Amino acid sequence: MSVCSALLNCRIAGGCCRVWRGVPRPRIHIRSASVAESGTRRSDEEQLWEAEGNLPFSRAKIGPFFQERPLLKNPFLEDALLRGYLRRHLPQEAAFTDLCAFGERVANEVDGWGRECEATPPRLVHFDPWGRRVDHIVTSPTWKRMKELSAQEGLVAIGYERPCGEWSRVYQMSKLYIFSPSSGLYTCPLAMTDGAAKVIQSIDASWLVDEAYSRLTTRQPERFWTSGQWMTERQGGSDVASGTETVAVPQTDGSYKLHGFKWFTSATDADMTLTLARIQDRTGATTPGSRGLSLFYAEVSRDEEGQLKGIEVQRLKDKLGTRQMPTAELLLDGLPAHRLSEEGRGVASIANMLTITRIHNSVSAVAAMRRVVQLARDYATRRTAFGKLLKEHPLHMQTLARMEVETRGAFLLVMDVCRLLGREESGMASQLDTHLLRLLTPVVKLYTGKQAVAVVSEGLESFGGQGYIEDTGLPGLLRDAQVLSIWEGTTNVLSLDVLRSVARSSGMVLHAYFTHTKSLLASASSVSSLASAVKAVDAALSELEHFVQVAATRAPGSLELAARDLAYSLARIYMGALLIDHACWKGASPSDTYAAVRWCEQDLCPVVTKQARGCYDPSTPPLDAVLVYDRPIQG
Ligand code: UCC
Repeated sequence: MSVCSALLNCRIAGGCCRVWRGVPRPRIHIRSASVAESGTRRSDEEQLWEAEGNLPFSRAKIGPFFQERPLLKNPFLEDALLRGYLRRHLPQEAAFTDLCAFGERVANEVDGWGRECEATPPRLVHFDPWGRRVDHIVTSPTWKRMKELSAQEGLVAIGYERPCGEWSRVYQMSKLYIFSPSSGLYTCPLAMTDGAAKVIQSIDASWLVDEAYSRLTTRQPERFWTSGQWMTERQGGSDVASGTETVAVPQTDGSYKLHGFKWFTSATDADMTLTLARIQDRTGATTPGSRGLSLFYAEVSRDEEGQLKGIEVQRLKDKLGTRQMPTAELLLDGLPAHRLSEEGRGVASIANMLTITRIHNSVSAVAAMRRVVQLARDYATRRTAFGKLLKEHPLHMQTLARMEVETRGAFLLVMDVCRLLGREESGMASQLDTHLLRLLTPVVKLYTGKQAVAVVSEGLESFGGQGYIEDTGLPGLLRDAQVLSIWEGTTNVLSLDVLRSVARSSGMVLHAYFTHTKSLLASASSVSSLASAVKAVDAALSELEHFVQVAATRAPGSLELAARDLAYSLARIYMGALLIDHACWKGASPSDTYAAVRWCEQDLCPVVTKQARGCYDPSTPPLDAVLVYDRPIQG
């Protein structure tokens, strides 16, 4: 026996002897001690032991200690950065009051509804009791309550009422940010509803859809409609141009009937949808590729028999997360529809919707990060380990601080994109703003989607094993975060969209980026506490500028391998500049400075770092492929 194990045995034996000395050991009961099981009798000794109050587990066999749960407090009041940002930019007191009241409602009421949506997921009823096909998607009462709440609180309407002028989108998205992690994924239909309203607003054919627009943007719950966005077919949702098989058959009254199969339609209990299809000519022929796609508007309605008009719901999807929300496969079999875009301009027309849903996606991503940080830091004030509270463990605080820095960078980037959107919509945008919005929309979506998964995952770990237990509500945060980097454009598809925006603007989006990022650093030039951060962003910006200048001289397409790292570099540098700029605001706190400095310690320009390591050399793709398909040597 080793010295250690001898000592250990001695301690255990000694301890036991002290506790049990002179008293026979009671039998250990697994179930409740207060009710004797039929056919068993407790011994006199056991009863005596309990009567003397010596048995700590006599009433509840699980013992008296319970870990305290983390508390969700008003997410608006708990968020120093959100409040600081709004104080800086949004002068309207009414918006503040509204956000504060809404935060209270989210913490005390809505969060419970969100949990209920998760506990009662939607189900599909194909047939009525008499065998008629009905295809009813049955959702929980709380899911329906979310719809009413969304209308009442103006979660879409604010973006169109514009009560705060150019800052209205920031106000609307702040509200959604508070709502999102408690919404039971209701932010998904709201994203598409907002996107549909935006598309309708931006097209000529609005007389066709006046009523729909007013319903999408109303605050009256009984009139409020949500919209779907049916883009994904069996061949996939990324390469829409070649994957869309749905055809639109012209009708004599100028309308169309749609026939096709939509493979992934989210929040399918929507009242209407926007979707893409190929118009058939008289011979039944269609134009292939992107130029063959047009944008259509269709209402989801039922006939007198109660059957869906022109739609069969094949099944609901069995997803990793977002289970609160119905996602379905739909057969379109003569769905009545109206064309909204010019023929062949479907992708360009739905791009407005994609811009909005990608921004919503980013808001949800940063909201998920913020929520897990809020819960984790609260828990750290309650949970004791190794003799002290978690918040007294420097390593634990370092971990939470790193999550906080990620969340802050993401928040400022998301809000800056909302600011640009608001400027564009209120007619205040300069050419530079418009270019920046185009470039930063895919950047913010792809970067925050990845951050959310990492930060939420780290957040779960900070609860130890409890972070892995379903009914704490914590694992759901991670499952729901995973979709954020997938739908509305995966990381690689969006990285290529960044290149597309550069090519289509002949590099003007990058010119806007460099100009604006430099201007963000201006106020920090004489702030010594930010010197290291400014130096890092300045250096990274110069490296990036040089990289794109050289890349511009190369063949188109040569940048593809660098696309993801380029997008990450754009995000990290811009976030660094935003953090620095925010730390220079007169109302900033020392924490704002600290966050900026910490952010800028990472590799801000991975595209240059990796280029220097030869990652984009022509030899790389074949070597990557050999590595991926590496097989054991035969023989
Ligand atoms: O449907 C889905 C799930 C729904 C759930 C929604 C929930 C949201 C909730 C969030 C909050 C919780 S997922 C479906 C996801 N699918 C996508 O996102 C599509 C991903 N693929 C792309 O983005 C591709 O890049 C495509 C489809 C846009 C590529 O199509 P094309 O036809 O090959 O692209 P082109 O030819 O380059 O562009 C066609 C036109 C051009 O305009 P013109 O002709 O005027 O030059 C482009 O400039 O479209 C324009 N365009 C854009 N404009 C293309 N992309 C954009 C853009 N991002 N912004 C502006």
